[in-house]
Amino acid sequence: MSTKILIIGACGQIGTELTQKLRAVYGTDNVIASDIRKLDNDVVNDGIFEVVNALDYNQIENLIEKYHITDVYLMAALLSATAEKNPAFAWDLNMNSLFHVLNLAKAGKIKKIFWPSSIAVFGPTTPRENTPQYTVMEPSTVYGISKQSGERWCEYYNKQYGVDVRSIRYPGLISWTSPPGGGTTDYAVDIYYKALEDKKFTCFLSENTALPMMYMDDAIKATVSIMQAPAEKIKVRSSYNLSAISFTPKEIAASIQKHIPEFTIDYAPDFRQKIADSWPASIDDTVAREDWGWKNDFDMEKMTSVMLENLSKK
Ligand code: AKB
Repeated sequence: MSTKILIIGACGQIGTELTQKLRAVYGTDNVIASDIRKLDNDVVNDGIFEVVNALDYNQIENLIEKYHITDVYLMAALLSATAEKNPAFAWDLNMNSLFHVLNLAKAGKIKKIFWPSSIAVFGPTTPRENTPQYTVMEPSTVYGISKQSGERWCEYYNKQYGVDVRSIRYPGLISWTSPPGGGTTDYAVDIYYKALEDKKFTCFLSENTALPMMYMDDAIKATVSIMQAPAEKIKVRSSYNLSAISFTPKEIAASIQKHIPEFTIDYAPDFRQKIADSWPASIDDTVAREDWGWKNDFDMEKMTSVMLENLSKK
């Protein structure tokens, strides 16, 4: 049977680029993009698009039947900063959308699921440097709690019911096509916009807050690659650590100053500082590299060049 894909949450930061990539790899007619909102963008205009509420089991099931879907990429979620403002809704959305697709796979209606986890599954008691695949995990944010619980359920559905669910713990993701929405790592995207527009930026994290980050092309490459890997290579059925770059606001500012010398940064930490302080500074992703051949292409300097070049054209 040929691969037919449904992306739920296709208009978000990751969904936008993932949709384009999956259309290129599998063919436009084999990728159904969906989101709760119908925007006027490439995701909606360049292929098949459906409005769907990730919390509505029947709507998802109908789409799966209508298009003979085999693989679902569930990208809809509330991120860390937004989730802290609306814990009950974050829990509802992040958990129940996952249960819907896990149960659809358990019922034999789809073959494979991609579900994103996050470095937010770790917490203040986790070793901060080179955080290993298996370690203490006591997340202190609503988002982190939902992602960690989600990981447990993914593994449970795989072991108990044979559901082929695959997952990555994304670090902060940096891209120029579509803005991030409500994360603690969002500053690392915003800084490029402000550097070009205003030549100055006020950061909501303090200057030495190191966090794991990744350029979006690498994240998309990892997502496609874990989904294409033979099932027996995916030995971790909770979620894989994934790493590329780690930097502080001060370091990313210095990399921008190499292109825009007059750029300045100052710091006004807010509630997101506490979230960032509870997360790892860097991640050990040896297991992903060994199991399914993960390898990043972008370092900070390469990412800064590409971000500034593309945003200035935009
Ligand atoms: C966030 O900051 O909430 C996300 C994440 C690290 O999962 N970018």
